[in-house]
Amino acid sequence: MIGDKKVLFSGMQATGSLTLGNYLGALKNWISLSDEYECFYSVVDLHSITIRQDPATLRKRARDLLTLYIAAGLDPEKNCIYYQSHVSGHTELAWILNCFTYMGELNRMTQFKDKAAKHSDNINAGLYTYPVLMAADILLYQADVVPVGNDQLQHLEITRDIAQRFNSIYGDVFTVPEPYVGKVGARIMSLQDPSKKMSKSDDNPNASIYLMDDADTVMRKFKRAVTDSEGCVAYRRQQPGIYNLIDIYCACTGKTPEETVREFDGKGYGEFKLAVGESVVDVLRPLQEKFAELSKDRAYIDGIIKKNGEKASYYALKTLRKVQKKVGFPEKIR
Ligand code: ATP
Ligand code: LTN
Repeated sequence: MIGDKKVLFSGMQATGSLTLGNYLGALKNWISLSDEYECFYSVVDLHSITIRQDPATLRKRARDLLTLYIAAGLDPEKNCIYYQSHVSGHTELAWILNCFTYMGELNRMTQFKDKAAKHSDNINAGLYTYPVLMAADILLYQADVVPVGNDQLQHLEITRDIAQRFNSIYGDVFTVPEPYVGKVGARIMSLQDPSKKMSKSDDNPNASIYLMDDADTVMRKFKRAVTDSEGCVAYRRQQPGIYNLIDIYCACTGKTPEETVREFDGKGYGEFKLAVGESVVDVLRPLQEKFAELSKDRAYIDGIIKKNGEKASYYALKTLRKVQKKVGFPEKIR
């Protein structure tokens, strides 16, 4: 708890342009939760270098991501929006937690297997211990809830296991966090292969809607979206392409799948895809305008980075000191 509020932590990697999946599955939920909780939203740049990055590109993407958090509606006066690399407690706690995590546990992580297969020339130790750094992110702020898409649930589970293991040895040190997965938009799928999630690192640009895509691009991608030969807008798992488009439409308009099916009863896929595209354009337009405006104000963004970095460091250090004492490190002479 901070004051009378529970703590929320979440983060995103700056490893590409954000997609509609990131927005509907993560960012949008963050905004709806930001009044109720004391929130920490990190740009997790330490995680990004588990995959080789070009330094200038990483720096730009990280700043764009931080700006996008604000453009999407997170108030930086109320929410602690900061760079993970500015708070050294993340790596310090991660080391300690590494010593409380079993290789057998890490071997089971599906994201590691996926990323190792995709980057077989660079299966580094950081990629392997990625979930431990993520556990450190969360436990450092004593977070009660962690909003994530359901692809991250396994990482949340290992975080809870590490916290419980540590607590069972040293007493109540860490809050054991709960995942928060929003209902609509929990998993947006690729427009080209609806069996795969929409992902910012997909090689096919037609598979994902990027938050910075202009209206024409959005409409073109929806026109090309893979569907089926049933010819009927129905919300059934057997029609995964249409199922995904209904999810997107509902997340963007606030309608239910039932209402959507009724609305497009007897209408063709062409008309439906057009409506989905327009609903997405309507969501993206204000976000893009705000992003452009904020990006111009360097001094404002710099101020946020500094102030929130300091705030995050303050809370991080509190937990870190406690943990260091528990495991038996000597106190510093000041
Ligand atoms: P990458 O392709 O680099 O792995 P990604 O697009 O999968 O990236 P992450 O950075 O791993 O995105 O995820 C950021 C947040 O967005 C996480 O909370 C994740 O659960 C959520 N998210 C990512 N993709 C989707 C999706 N297709 N649908 C819903 N939520 C998603
Ligand atoms: N692994 C997450 C990003 C992430 C995160 C976190 C999310 C890093 N640390 C802590 C929630 C809480 C991802 O790839 N989406």
